[in-house]
Amino acid sequence: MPIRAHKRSLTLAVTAALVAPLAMVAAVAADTVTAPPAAAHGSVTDPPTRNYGCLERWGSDHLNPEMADLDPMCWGAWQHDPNAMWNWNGLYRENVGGNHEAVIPNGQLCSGGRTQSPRYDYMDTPGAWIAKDVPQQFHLTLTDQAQHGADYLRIYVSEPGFDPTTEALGWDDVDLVKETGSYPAQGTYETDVNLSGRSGRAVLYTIWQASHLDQPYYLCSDINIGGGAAAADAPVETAGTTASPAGRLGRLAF
Ligand SMILES: [Cu+2]
Repeated sequence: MPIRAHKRSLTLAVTAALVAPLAMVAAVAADTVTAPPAAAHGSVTDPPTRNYGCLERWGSDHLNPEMADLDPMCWGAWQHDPNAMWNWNGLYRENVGGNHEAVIPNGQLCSGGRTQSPRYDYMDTPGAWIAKDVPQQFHLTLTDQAQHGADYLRIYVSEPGFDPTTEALGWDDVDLVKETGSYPAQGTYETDVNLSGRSGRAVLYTIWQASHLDQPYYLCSDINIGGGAAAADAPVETAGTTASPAGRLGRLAF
């Protein structure tokens, strides 16, 4: 190797050696302090999905052993794989061709058919997931950091009698509530959800069909319809302001 070229590659090697540890430190610091997503995608943030709720409540305190008692499913989720929370926006598959029911097996709806297994597998686990109190009519917000656009949001709710504490969600457990039209690329997609006639614990299941690619997201949010002291007769505008377990915990980090 000519001396000049050798010198240049040596310089590159030294530079890389100096920069790499700094980049690692930066990555670790970011992970533990601000926990940004590894890649920008999105999820339903209100009512929060299982993993987003665990991030919202515990992201700044995810090693706290009190979580095991206060929020046992989140404790389990963090134990299973913290990246399910750090990558709260990455629960998608690709090239499903709209055949969601054929591709996602029963019992695996909340992990998108165990996409990127084992990262999100725990999302299928039945148990006492903390459910957000919502009135019968409420507003759903999907946050899209990547501004993919949406071909549609398809929203289902678990049938009366379905018990998410003992059963993993299957297609035969859900009823279609609505399918929206398309949304242009923007930061949030919002829609009203009407669950009139329903009350109590349920799982809201949202499929977000992103528009930039065939990239559907499969999103489970635990809700308590008409739950909370004031929620039953509250106007829609107050959705989300009633006391929730998350609020009581006082660990809203974001
Ligand atoms: Cu994406």
